[in-house]
Amino acid sequence: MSNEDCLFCKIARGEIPSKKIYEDEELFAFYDINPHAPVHFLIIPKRHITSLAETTSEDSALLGKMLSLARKLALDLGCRNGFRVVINTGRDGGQEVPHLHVHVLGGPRPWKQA
Ligand code: DGP
Repeated sequence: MSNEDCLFCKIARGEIPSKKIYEDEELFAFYDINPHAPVHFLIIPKRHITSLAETTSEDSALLGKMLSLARKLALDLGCRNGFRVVINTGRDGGQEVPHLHVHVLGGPRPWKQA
């Protein structure tokens, strides 16, 4: 279920433009508007889930798919020497956009401070 007012739901629906990297029936990946590394993209579920804290055991397959896609896209985008995967969760986790997203960061260091 998509959320009318959610920024990332709007991006997944194509209502707000983004630099899309990948899309399937469940997931959407696009470049972060404020990159902290030479390669910095986000993977989101199309279904609105507020954060990792709101997932249940029924979301295990979806979460696994998000991580597998993080690996595949990072390698496709040239992150051969490694990459970082981050899921900011909730206020104390530094999450600014309340729609579950995986950050994938890579490319030659040094990176900008997050
Ligand atoms: P977080 O702090 O984990 O909630 O990170 C949210 C990220 O989303 C942040 O790195 C910037 C990115 N972001 C926010 N608004 C937009 C947008 O409209 N388009 C894109 N491409 N990225 C956005």
